Amino acid sequence: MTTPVTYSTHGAIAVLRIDNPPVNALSQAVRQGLSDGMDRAEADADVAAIVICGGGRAFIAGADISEFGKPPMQPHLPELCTRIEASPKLVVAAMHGVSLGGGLEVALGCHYRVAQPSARVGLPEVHLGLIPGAGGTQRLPRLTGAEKAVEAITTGRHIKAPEALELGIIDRIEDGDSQEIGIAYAQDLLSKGAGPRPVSAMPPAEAIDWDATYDAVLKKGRGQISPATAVRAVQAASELSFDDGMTRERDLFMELMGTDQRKGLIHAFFNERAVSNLPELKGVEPRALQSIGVIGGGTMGAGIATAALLARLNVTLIEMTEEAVEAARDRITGNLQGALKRGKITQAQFDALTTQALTVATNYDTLSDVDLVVEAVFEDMDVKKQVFGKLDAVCKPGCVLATNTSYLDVNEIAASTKRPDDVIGLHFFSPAHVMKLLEVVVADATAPDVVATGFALGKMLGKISVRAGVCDGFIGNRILAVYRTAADHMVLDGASPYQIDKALTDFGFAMGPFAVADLAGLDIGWATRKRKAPDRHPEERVPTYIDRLCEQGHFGQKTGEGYYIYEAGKRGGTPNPKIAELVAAEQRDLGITPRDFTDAEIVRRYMCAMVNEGARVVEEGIAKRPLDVDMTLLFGYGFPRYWGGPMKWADIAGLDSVLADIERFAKEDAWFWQPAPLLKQLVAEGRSFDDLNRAG
Ligand code: 3H9
Repeated sequence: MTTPVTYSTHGAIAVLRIDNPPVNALSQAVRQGLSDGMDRAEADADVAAIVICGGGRAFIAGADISEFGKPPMQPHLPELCTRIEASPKLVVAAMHGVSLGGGLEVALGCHYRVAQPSARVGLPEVHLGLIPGAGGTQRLPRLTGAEKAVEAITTGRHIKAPEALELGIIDRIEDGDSQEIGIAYAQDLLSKGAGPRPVSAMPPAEAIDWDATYDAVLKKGRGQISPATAVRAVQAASELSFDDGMTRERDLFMELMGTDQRKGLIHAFFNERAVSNLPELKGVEPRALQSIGVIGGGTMGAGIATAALLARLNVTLIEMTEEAVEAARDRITGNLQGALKRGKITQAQFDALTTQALTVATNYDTLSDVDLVVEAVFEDMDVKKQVFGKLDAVCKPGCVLATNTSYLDVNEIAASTKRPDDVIGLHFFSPAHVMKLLEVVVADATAPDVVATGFALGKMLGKISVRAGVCDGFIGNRILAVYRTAADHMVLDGASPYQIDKALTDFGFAMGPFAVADLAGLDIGWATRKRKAPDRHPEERVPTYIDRLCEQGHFGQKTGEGYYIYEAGKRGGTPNPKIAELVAAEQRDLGITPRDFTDAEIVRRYMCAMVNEGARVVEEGIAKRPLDVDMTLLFGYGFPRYWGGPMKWADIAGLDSVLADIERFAKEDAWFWQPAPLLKQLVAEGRSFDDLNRAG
């Protein structure tokens, strides 16, 4: 069996080199290889110093996350780091690419650290629902001080080499091959008579106000517990001996390992990568993509154009009038100015993007040479068909024709062209240069290489792309409509929108559904209710109290009044007293006696509605796998990442209990709470949504 750690000697220096693609994660074999390499180097009288380095993209990206949740295998990482640190021979870490989590912990176990100028280091374990578990919380504060260590560990951010040098995390920056710079540094240290320098022997970090820091981090985490737990671990580095601190870190690490949040966050980690890995696209080459056209320069079109420009694509945007051309150009320039301010682009890049890479015109002929066009005009089938008619006439053969519709039938749009196989839905979320989600909507006739091109574009733009089938609302908006309805029903039955918003933000949502509705504009839901009215089932409960507010011209934040009242210059809103009156009037009309809801019941109903519709969406093939639903909700709808997504939440809650609740709710409203057949089937078979994910 080949070992992922090779041993070589270079004069008096032994090199332990890790080659475990793709990112040198610390699998059992790597840990064993390092441990054996240390033994061998220490036993060799000719070896005076040891260099640990990695091949490929990274020094070490951390513990092997795929081993989590399985029985731990020796050698354990904390002991390995301690074993490296205890070596009587000088040990140098030579770092390139990323050194993350356990990777940085291995480096902190070494006596000296040298890194390439482009290297990045960090302890991102909190994003996996964990804390560093191999001495990171004990050694880092001894190098940086408590405050800096708390900041680095609770944010999990990547620290670039120059800052890492300033913070004392690394000792030297050198250009060149990592093995070479490691050997050169070790030789230099030996020539100066340097010996082992264990971080654990350094003085403990200073005391800070631990309780205040803990409270602040807990609040910022919006329900996520790992960052606040990390504060307690760093506290131990200040208050306890090194060994006792290590024990405390281990206890806290193991506690977090058993939490649902850890399961949810690791589900998110793997599936945000798996989501665009579609079996149907294996071996399918995307079409060439260098330039794109965008039809419509409103908020959405300008956002799409901005995202494309930032991805270094040439963009031609079409508007209807010269005035609209200027307005679109201003929007895009404003967006790019934001990117400039945040240091995402330089002034020279800004100038090039706004002048050479961007064309804004009124004439469709300017699109004759683009590789892909995204239409982002008004949500009206006739308008869309007119646009696609024009695109069909001017675009070159093979150009991908995409619609950014949120709910219209992409098959119908495709059928209105002479090239339906080139037509696809690319559903961006506003603001499109910020929001991570892209629904790639595959119509009946869409060619596989057009689907691949949609995913390729998503990758270029840094999006999380999810494959969706055609239906009203695709994956996200279709599920949203259902859980929003569940919330509306609870309002009619007695819960206030404010209690519901609070219960759901406490659960971890970025915003509650009523605050979201105010932000999006109440006119959107109003128009949808009117559109859907003719097809309503007689048993369907459709609360209409909010329509009364719309009839008075109040559409949420943009008009200053909705579920909340918004005052200029103030953040957020205060409850609108009119809502309680409107709800009470509708309750009287319908003969409803309002009742109390607990926050737990609110969350449960909301989640059950989401999961039930999610199951339908999977069953109908609109989403290929439950993980597609999870990633859609996570990246487009503010779903708390630490639950992993609604389907993962349901797996953790137990599908049998979710089904039992849905069946109980169905006794009050059998039409709304019809259990999804897939959910019933999984419960009957004792299987989970994750089992379906694994089946592919
Ligand atoms: C830890 O260290 C705990 C310790 O404190 C204590 C232990 C006792 N393990 O993201 P990419 C895979 S916790 C296994 O597409 P990039 C990834 O799934 C760990 N697999 O590339 C993907 O697989 P696939 C702390 C891993 O260049 C492939 O590598 N460390 C791991 O955009 C490529 O990844 C972290 O949290 C891993 N640790 O980004 C770092 N890392 O091709 C997590 C990656 O099959 N990793 N893979 O889809 C990252 O942040 C990014 O992956 C990284 C590369 C920046 C490294």
